[in-house]
Amino acid sequence: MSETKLSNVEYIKIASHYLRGPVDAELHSESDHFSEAGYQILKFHGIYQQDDRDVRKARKAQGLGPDYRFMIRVAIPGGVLTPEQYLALDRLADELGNATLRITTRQAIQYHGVRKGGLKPLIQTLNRHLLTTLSACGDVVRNIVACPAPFHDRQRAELSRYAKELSDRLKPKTRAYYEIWLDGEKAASLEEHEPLYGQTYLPRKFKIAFAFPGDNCVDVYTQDIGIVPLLQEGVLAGFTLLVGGGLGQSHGAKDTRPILAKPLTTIPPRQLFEVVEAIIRVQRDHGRREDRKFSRMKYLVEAWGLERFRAEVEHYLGYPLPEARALEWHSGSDHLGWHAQGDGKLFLGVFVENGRVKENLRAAIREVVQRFTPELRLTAQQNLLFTGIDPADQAAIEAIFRNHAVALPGTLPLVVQNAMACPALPTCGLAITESERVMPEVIRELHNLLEKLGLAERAPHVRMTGCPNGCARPYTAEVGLVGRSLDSYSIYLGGSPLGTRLGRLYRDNVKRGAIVAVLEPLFQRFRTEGQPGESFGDFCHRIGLEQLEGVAAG
Ligand code: SRM
Ligand code: SF4
Repeated sequence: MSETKLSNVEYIKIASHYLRGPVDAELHSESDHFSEAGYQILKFHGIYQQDDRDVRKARKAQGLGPDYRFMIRVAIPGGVLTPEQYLALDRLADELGNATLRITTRQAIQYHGVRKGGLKPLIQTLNRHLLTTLSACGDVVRNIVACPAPFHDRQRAELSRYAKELSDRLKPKTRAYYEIWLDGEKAASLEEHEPLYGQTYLPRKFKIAFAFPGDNCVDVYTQDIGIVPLLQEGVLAGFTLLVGGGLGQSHGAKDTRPILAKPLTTIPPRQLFEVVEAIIRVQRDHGRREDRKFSRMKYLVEAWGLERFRAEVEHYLGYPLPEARALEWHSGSDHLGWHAQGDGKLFLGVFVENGRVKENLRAAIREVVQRFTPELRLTAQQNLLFTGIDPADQAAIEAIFRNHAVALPGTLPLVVQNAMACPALPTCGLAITESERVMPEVIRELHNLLEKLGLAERAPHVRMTGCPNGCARPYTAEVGLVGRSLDSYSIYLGGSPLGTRLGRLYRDNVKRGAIVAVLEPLFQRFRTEGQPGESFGDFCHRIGLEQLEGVAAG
C-alpha cells in the first residue's frame, strides 16, 4: 500500500482508531448531522447520513441547509427473524423511523428518516432483541446472504448453520460499537486488534452469499464470494467458491463495469472458513486503496486473472486448491406462494413491492405474526417468507391478507411479482432518477402490454435502479432499467432468468414514459419467434442485440 496514493477514506479509517472517532464525539454535539469523517465511519456502524432530496432545492432557496435524516441498516444473516424480533422492528418504524420497513436485496432491514437523536435509542432497542447494525455497511463483509427457502432437510439446515457461523466469524472485533451505542465500557487498552481486517479494514465493501444447489434466488454470481454447496447422495460433500463478482459501474469512469463471479475451487466443508478468510486477506492486502472506484475485489481478479488470484490464495493457505466442479441451475425466482416444507408444515412467500413494508401490507404482516408467531425470512429479492405454518391456519392467514386488501402471489401479474427496484429518491444521495416510487407504474404498464400480446405468463424479470450502482441487480435481470439522466434510463437486455448472464446495453437515455413503447416491438417479435419455453432474456441473447436494434428502428 503506497503511502502517497491512498484515498481519503483510508486516512479517515486510520484516524478513527478502530471505528471510534469522530463518531463518538460528534454523536453528542448539538449539530443535526456528522462531519465527512463521521459520515464515513458511521457506515461501519450500519448508518448512512442522508437528507430529504424532495425538499433540498426549496430549502436552499430559503437559505436553509439540507434536512438531515439517517438510514439505518440492520444486518440479518440469511434474513432469519423470530416473530418477537420482527414485531420489535415493526414498532421501531413508528417510534423512530418513517413508519415503513425496507427489506433490502441482501436480506437486511432498513429504516429511513431517522433523526440524529433517534440513532442511539434505535440501536439500543435492536440490541435488546439481539439484532445489530454493525458492519451492515462500510468496508467490511456485509450481511451474509443465504437462500431462505425453509425446506425441512439436513442440507438446508447445514447451509443456514454455515452462513450464521461465517457471519459471526467475519464481524469486526472492535469494541467501538459497544462503547458508542450501547454504553459499553471503554476498551482497557488502546492495543486493540482486528485480526482479520487490520486498522484500515478492507479496501471496499465485500459481499458473500450462499446459494442452494440449482436454486439461484440469491444471485450468487454478483457476489465477491459466491458459495454453492456440493451435495453427493444427499450429503454435504463440499462447497464450490466463485470469486470476483460485483455490479457497480460509474458513468464517469470508463473502465468500471459489472462483472460476474468466476468459479475458483471446490473444497471440503471443513476448509470453508479458512479459504474464505484467505480470499478476504488477499483482497485486504492487494485490493486497490488509492481509487475507490476500482477497489472492489472484482477488479483485482480481473487485473491478475483467475490463475494468479488462485495462486495467491494458495500462498496464504499453504496448500493447493482443487479445480471447481461445474454448477447447474434450474431456478432464479423467489420462493413466493404456499409450499410444503417437508415436515408437515407450510411456508408462505409474500410479495413485498420493492421491499417496502408499509400501510396495509405492514398491518397484515403484523397481524399474521402476532396471531400465528411464524419464524420469518427475508429474501434477497425483497420479499418475506412466513415459515412453520400449520396447514389448518392457511385459510385464516389468507383471510387476514384479504381483509387488508393485500394481494397474495398467484393473484398478482407475474411481471409485477418478479420485479425489483432500489430506493433511489428521495433518500439515496447517489440517485440520478426515481426508482422505487415509479416502478409500480412502469411495471403495470408493461403488464398491460404483455397481456395485450398474450405474453403475461411468459413475463420477464425486470429490475430498476436510480443510478448505475446496481443495487437492485438490474444487470443480471432479463430487462434492466438503469437511471441515466433526469427521468431517463438505460435499457439492458438479455440477462438470464437464472442469473447466470449479464444483460447488455440496448438503449441509452430513454425517457421513462417511452420505456414500454421501446420494448413493444421486441415483445412482438418474441411472441412470433420465441421458442417454446424460451424466456424473453434468452430470446434477446439468442437473437443478439444488434438484430433487435433493427427491429426497434423498423
Ligand atoms: Fe447499494 C450504495 C441501497 C444492495 C451496489 N446502496 C448504496 C447506498 C447506501 C447509497 C450511498 O452510498 O449513499 C444506497 C442507500 C439507499 C437508501 O436510501 O436506502 C444503497 N444497496 C441498497 C439497497 C438498500 C437496495 C435495495 O433495493 O434493497 C441494498 C442494501 C443491501 C444490504 O442490505 O446490504 C443494496 N448495492 C446493493 C447491491 C446488490 C447486492 O449486494 O446484492 C449492489 C450491487 C452489487 C455490488 O455490490 O456490486 C449495490 N450500492 C452499490 C454501490 C456500487 C458499489 C460498487 O462496487 O461499485 C453503491 C455505491 C458505493 O458503494 O459507492 C451503493
Ligand atoms: Fe441509490 Fe443508485 Fe443504489 Fe439506487 S442503485 S439505491 S440510486 S446507489
